[in-house]
Amino acid sequence: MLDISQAGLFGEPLNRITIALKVALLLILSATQGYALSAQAGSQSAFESLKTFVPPAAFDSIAALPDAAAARAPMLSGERLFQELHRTVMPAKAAVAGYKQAKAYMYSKADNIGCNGAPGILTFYSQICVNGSSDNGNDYPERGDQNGDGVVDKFVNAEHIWPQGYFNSALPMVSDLHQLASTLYTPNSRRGNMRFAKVSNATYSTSCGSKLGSEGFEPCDPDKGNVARAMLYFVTRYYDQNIREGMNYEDFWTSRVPMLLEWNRQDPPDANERRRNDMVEAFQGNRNPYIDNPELADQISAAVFAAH
Ligand SMILES: [Ca+2]
Ligand SMILES: [Ca+2]
Repeated sequence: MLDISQAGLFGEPLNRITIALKVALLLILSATQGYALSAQAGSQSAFESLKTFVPPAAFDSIAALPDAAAARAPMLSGERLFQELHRTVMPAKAAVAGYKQAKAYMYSKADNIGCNGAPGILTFYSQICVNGSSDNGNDYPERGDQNGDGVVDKFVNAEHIWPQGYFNSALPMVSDLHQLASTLYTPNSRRGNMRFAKVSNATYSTSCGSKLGSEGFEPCDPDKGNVARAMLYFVTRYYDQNIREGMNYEDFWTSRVPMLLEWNRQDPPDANERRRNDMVEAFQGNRNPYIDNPELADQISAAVFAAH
């Protein structure tokens, strides 16, 4: 159940006014559903109405909202929660960044967490550090076969967790950093457009345990939750777009949902994933709500995700 008394619901970095506006919408949704639908068109009026019964001091945290107001909050779940998130994950910025700019930001900022005591990227699907600070993936060569996959890669590139061929490499999906990851070339190309799966007999693997097999591609354990939350985000935001080009949706998505929810629980967000959510918000203006509150996924339920 959605608990708006939970301080982290919309992410701490959001400024007070943004949080207040979102809380206002939720409160109004609960109080009078009919009014709530019309109130979405005017968030300023929603904010004004909230101010009439919530003292400004309460804006310091959602947890400080008056009990009476919190008690009226909806216990959103299922389809209503999915649709609420669908609206709130839309980008706040008017202009969508180009793919090149997004990748440059990812390599030099969002994924450059530093490692081995210097700037560098902890590569996805491999969990090995490639040092560098450049905004160009070509400047991140693997030093020897660091990830033990039998290949010495010359560069890092951008993995689309939802393969870009399934949406014709269209904007904004192609440059949405919430579904991109910095990967060495070979693990990225081995994953290709494969569905995610648990693999029993690997024909390809990296030292952290990412595996390719007849069942599909299995990310290593530290990346499983990240993959799940990226997939859940992608469908929440883009289910009503052309994202199913030339693929079997049942095979790629619908049948995978229970496994992805399991991965979301197994590998909760760590400090790096939360930092990345902040960095991506600073760049493209929206957050992945499943990183802020991973339990939202189970509140929505596998059946609702599978129906989108
Ligand atoms: Ca390698
Ligand atoms: Ca993780």
